[in-house]
Amino acid sequence: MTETGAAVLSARRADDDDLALLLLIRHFELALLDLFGRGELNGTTHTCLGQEYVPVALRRLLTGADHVFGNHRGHGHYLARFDDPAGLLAEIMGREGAVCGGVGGSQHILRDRYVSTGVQGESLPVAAGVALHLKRTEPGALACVFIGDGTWGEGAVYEALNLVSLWRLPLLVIVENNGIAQSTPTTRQMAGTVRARAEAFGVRHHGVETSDLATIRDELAPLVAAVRAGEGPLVVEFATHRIGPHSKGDDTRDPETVRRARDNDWYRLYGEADPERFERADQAQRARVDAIVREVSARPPSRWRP
Ligand SMILES: Cc1ncc(C[n+]2csc(CCOP(=O)(O)OP(=O)(O)O)c2C)c(N)n1
Ligand SMILES: [Mg+2]
Repeated sequence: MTETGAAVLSARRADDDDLALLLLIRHFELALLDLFGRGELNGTTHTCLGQEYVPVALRRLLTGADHVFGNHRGHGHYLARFDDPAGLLAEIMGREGAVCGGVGGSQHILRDRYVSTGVQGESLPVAAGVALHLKRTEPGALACVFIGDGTWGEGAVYEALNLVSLWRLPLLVIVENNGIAQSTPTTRQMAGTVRARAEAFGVRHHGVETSDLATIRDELAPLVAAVRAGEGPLVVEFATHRIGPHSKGDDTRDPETVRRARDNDWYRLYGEADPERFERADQAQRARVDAIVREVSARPPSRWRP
C-alpha cells in the first residue's frame, strides 16, 4: 500500500454524471498547468491529476449537511462538491466572481460547509471539533477530511485521532496515498502503515485498491453509515497515483514510476472500457473547460470585500 505505484487499479463503470465530473476535473487541472506554463497564473497550484476519482466516488456518500475539508491538492474536492469550475478558476486567477474574492487562491477555499487548507495536518483537529459539534447538534452528519500519505508525519493528525476515537466522533478521514510526498517516496519516510497507525488509536481502517466508482461506493456505503450512526471514526486509505508533478514541473520520480502511474490512470482504464461514450464525454468537458478559461480570463480582477 505504501510503495509508490504499487496498486494496480482497475476502472470500468461510471454513469454519465460521474464520467462528466471526472473529465471536468481532469481538463480543469490540465488547463491550470497550461495557464501556468503561459505565465497566466500567479502563486502556486497542486493538481489532482490521477486522483480525480477519489472525491467523485465519495460525493454520493456525502450529504449537504456534512462538512468537507480539502487540502493543498483540493480542486477535485471542491469540484466534486460544487459544480462551479468558473468560480474556482476565477479564485485561482484572481478574477471577478472568485469563490473567496481572490484572496484564497488555489489552496484556501471557504464555501458553506467546505474549507480547504494548504497547511498539512491543520484540518484534522479542526474537523475533530466540527465532528464534536455535529455529534451534539446534528446527529447523522459527519466531517470528512482529505489528507495525503505524507501528512501522517504531522503530530496534529495523532492528537485528533486520539480524541475522535475516545469520543466516538463522526469523522471520516480519506487518505489519498499516492506513494509520495512532494519528492519523498512514502517508503522512505513512513515507518509502519497507515492501517496500523489508525488501529493503534482504535480507529477502523479500510483500504481501497480500485478506481471503479461502483465498487468503491459498495465497499464504503456501510462503513460510512456506521460513522453516521455514532459508531466512531473511520480512516479510508486509497492506493492512488499522482499522474502529474507535485506542483508544476517538479516531478523528481524515475520514468518507470511515472509510467506505472500512467498505466493505472483511471482516464486510460475508463477510456478503454467504453471508448465511444468516453470520447464524446471527453470532448464535451474539454470544450466546457476551454470556454470557461476564455470567459474567466477576460474578466476584470477580483476585489475582496471583507
Ligand atoms: C505543515 C506543512 N509542512 C510542509 C508543507 C509543504 N508541503 C506541501 S504539500 C507537501 C507534501 C504533501 O504530501 P502528501 O501529504 O503525501 O500529499 P500529496 O502532495 O502527495 O497529495 C509538503 C511537504 C505544508 N504545506 N504544510
Ligand atoms: Mg502523497
